[in-house]
Formats: sequence, structure tokens, C-alpha cells
Amino acid sequence: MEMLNDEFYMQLALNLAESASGQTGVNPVVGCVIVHSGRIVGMGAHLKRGEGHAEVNALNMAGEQARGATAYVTLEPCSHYGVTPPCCERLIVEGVSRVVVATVDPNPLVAGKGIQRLRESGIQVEVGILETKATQINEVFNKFILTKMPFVTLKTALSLDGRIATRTGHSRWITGEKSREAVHTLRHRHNAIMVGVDTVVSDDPELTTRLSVPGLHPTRIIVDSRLRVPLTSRVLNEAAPTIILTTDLAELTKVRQLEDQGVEVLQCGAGPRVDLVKAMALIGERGISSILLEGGGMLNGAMLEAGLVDKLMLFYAPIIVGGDGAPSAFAYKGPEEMSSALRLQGVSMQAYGEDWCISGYPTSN
Ligand code: AOF
Ligand code: ZN
Repeated sequence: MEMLNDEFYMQLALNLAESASGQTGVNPVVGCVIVHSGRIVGMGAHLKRGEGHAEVNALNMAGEQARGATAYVTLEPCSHYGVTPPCCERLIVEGVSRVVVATVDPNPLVAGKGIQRLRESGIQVEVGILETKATQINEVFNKFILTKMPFVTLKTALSLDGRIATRTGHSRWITGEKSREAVHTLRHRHNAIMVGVDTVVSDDPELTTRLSVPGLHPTRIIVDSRLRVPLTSRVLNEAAPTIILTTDLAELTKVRQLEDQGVEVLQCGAGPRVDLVKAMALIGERGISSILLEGGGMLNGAMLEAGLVDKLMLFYAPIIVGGDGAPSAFAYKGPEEMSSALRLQGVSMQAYGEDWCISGYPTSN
């Protein structure tokens, strides 16, 4: 019976956590529910880096009623002094008697120490309730905290025959309205969005988040080995920050012109192509933990070959484009044998109107 209750309240805490997805930066999403004698007395989520952790927000709401209560937390309460003081000390001080944790915090500064500290102080601690879901909602944080490399989600819209445009290059629109709305939610949920310069030259996209409710704009990243980006491109406007990844082949005067427009230009390798591994490391250093890759076929292929893609989200429209030379979603050499094809794992499928989004994780990562 208690187990079922635990799952019920943990699911509530997971919902709270997930609702802040996309707004916590390099921090995880975390939710907390505090229950006393069959009644919820506090709820909280971590909303923004530098602001209260989930437990603190929930404890503030519970006040005196936290004494003798059970706290449900989607991530192990922290034990370190970060931007904010440790949550496990606050749980102890408030007299919580039981803590249910979904998953251990992979942050090496915590990694089990929070749970240990709670147990040492006499609090009963349960770990692993709805753990799979809790791990999944923090897939970005779980990678970034250990590697300092951004989690890359490759998103593309494509026809059933894998094309992203017709043989003449026409591409508006492949998928329907529901899919396109979902993509804007994805933009809100990622710190950055990345495309190749060819996309900028041919489509002049703004790469902002446009939803029926206000959303956050991701930082725009353009891969442009020779700085061919036109200075009048909409992607260089002031709606959001822009970073250009280039090589030593870039002309210095163009670098200066872009910098004068407020754009950050990062030289990644001698060329002729941008060193993508180095580029991702530099992006990580700037505190960008997630990237939505909306590249064309070449950039998608290069990122896949470099092993830099963590997740794929493929929005299939029920159309067949055909056509000689119509661009494909993945332009790279590929293997000789079918058995060496890139295989996805953890595959799931979701309908958006008449389109289907197939999501999965490359097996090699
Ligand atoms: C929790 N509850 O709600 C969050 C936790 O820099 P700070 O002080 O914000 O701490 C960030 C680290 O704390 C983060 O890397 C992760 O280990 C943990 N996040 N822990 O108990 C929360 N957001
Ligand atoms: Zn904390």
C-alpha cells in the first residue's frame, strides 16, 4: 500500500519537475512533494539556476507541517554548498521523518552523500521509486554534469523516403502544424539551436521560439567554416544570442564585422571543416548543456559520424518525395554492410496530427 502511495506522490513530483524543463540551464529539473497524514502540505520545483532548489521551495510552503512528514524528491537532495546551501541539511532541520528519492544525483559533489547524510541523521530514506522516469527527464543534466559536453538532440522533418526537400530544394512544409508546434516546444526546452550556414543562406530563418504561449529563445549556433553568413541574416538579429563556429580559414575582417554586431565567433581548428568535437567542448564551456540540431543533411551526417548526437527525433510526414538528387536527412558516407548501419535504441513513437515522430538514441553513444 505504501509503495503505491509512494509512486503516486513521486509521479506528482515528476510532473512538477518536468514543467520547468528548458528553464534551469545547466541545472537539473527537480520536483518535491511533502505529505503529512495523507495530505499534501508542500510542493515545489527548481525553476532557475541560482534560485531555490525544489525541496527548499516545498519546505517553505509546508512550514511547521514539515515536521514528521514524508518528502518525495525526484533527485537526491544535495549535500554541498553550491549557489545555494545543501537541501539535506534543511530537510533535517525541518524535522522531516522520511525521504523518498527517485534517483541518485550523478553530480560527483553529491553522488550518494546526500542520502548518506540523511540516513546518518536518523531519517528513513527510500531510493529508486520511479527511477527510470526520473533519469529520463534529466538526460541533459546527466550527460553534462559528467562530461561538460552538451547533449545534442538531432531533429529533422522528413518524408517517408527520408528526404528533407524536393529535387529543386523546395522544403516548406514537409510536416503539418502539430509537428511544427512541437518543434517550437523543443526549441524552448534546449539552451541552443544549431544549423549549417547553407540553411541560413537558403532559408534565412530566425531560429527563435514561436509558440501560442511565450517561450524562451535558444542561443543560435551556426556552423560556417569560411564565414559565408550574410551580415543581414535574420539569425544575427537581437532576438537571441548568436555563436558562429568557424575555422582558421575565416577572414579576419568578417570576424570583426560579426563581432561588432554582437555575435561570438569561435575558431575551431585549421579547417577546411569545423572541428566539431572541439566546437562542442567550447560550447559546453559557455554553460550551454543542450543543443537542438536542426542542420541540413551534411551537418547531421557530420555530427553523427563524430559521435556527437545523443538523441534523434525524426518527424515523418506521410509523403513520398522521390526525385533524383532530392536531399536526404543524413548525407554521409555510411557503412558498406547493413549490419553496420547506425541503430537506435530506446525507440518510441508519437503521433502529431498525420505525422509520426520516431525518437531514439544512437547505440554507439
Ligand atoms: C537538489 N534539489 O532542486 C536541485 C539540485 O548551483 P546550485 O546550488 O544550484 O546546485 C546545483 C547542483 O545541485 C546541481 O548540479 C545538482 O547536483 C544539484 N541540484 N539538487 O537537491 C534541486 N536543482
Ligand atoms: Zn539542493
